Amino acid sequence: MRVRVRDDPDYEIKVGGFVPEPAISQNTKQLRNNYRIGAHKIMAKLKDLAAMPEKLSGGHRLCPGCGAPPIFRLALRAAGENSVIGIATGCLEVSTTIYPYTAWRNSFIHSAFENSAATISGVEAAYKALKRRGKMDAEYKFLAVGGDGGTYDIGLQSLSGAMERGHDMVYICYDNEAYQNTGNQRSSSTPMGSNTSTSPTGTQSYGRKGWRKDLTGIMAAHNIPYVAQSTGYHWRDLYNKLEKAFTVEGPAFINVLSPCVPGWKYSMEKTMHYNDLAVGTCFWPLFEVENGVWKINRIPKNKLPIEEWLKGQGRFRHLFQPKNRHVIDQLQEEVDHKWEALLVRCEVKAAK
Ligand SMILES: Cc1ncc(C[n+]2csc(CCOP(=O)(O)OP(=O)(O)O)c2C)c(N)n1
Ligand code: SF4
Ligand SMILES: [Mg+2]
Repeated sequence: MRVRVRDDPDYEIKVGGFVPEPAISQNTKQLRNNYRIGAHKIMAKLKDLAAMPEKLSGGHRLCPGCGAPPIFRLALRAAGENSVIGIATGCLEVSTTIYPYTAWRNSFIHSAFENSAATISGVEAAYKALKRRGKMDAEYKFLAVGGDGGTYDIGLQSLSGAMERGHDMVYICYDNEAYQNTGNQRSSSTPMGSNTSTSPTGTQSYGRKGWRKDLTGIMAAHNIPYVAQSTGYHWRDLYNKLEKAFTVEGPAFINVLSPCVPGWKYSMEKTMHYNDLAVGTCFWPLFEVENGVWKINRIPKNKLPIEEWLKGQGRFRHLFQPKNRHVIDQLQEEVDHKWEALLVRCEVKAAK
């Protein structure tokens, strides 16, 4: 079977083998080496990232303004020349791989909703076996991906197993806080108060009840070499984290916030605005855990109230009615509590 990259009719991929990569210039190779050698010291520059080959082709069917593509355009840059990517069913996967086209200029494996980590861990193990037998020379990176539904919920056991077995792979969760591909059903990442199709608002309901699952914390508890949290707006932070994740030996996990235009119900030019405010309100702190050491990457000068992030998102509109004020207050309390705990954990503040 052959599939085509949509914006590049000459670039045809034969499915069922490792994919030949488009030629890259010597300069780009040097650039990548610079970053790889000094990944922990050299900060990425936007113009250098722009000069790298684009491995996620345009012409895919993700919504205009979708938060996911900027994350994976950077991820593929950080992965380097050769990589194998497996994505669990969800918006990103179904919208970029509509037969006979693919947006991925890499080897790509479709996996079921619940097992992208298991799929990629198997490919990584096979690759190592081929290398041991001298049947393969090229260096490859391995990336498994899932949405919040595919990661926090249905794929958690497969992710946990792959991380615990120590495969040399990166897992990225793009977290749009609900099952968006099937029409905005609540996941265990959905914030309290959100109006979703399975936690609808009405006279008897203010939306999703209870707190989000702390997935990044759960992954840190696996004691793997690298765990981090970022957004697609904080591109330098995200790129540096991706570089680290692909450079460390062993498993790495990054949770990236990924706003969703129809699910969060805002206008499409506001995606980066909501990424920014998620960090500015400390709802979604930027932090990393490297070999067990926790570090905050950004402490906002003026921590904004949670309303700043909620307002303008249609999924939270009902919370601004006086009868639902208590939900906003509870959300604020939870954000404050978690932020204080993070500051203590990262030794920015002493424990009380
Ligand atoms: C076992 C199984 N159950 C349900 C589905 C239907 N399904 C496909 S994608 C999806 C939602 C995916 O949500 P998420 O992982 O958060 O990704 P998103 O679509 O939000 O990007 C569901 C429920 C499926 N493909 N397989
Ligand atoms: S529904 Fe949301 S997550 Fe899915 S493609 Fe559209 S913006 Fe992206
Ligand atoms: Mg989702």
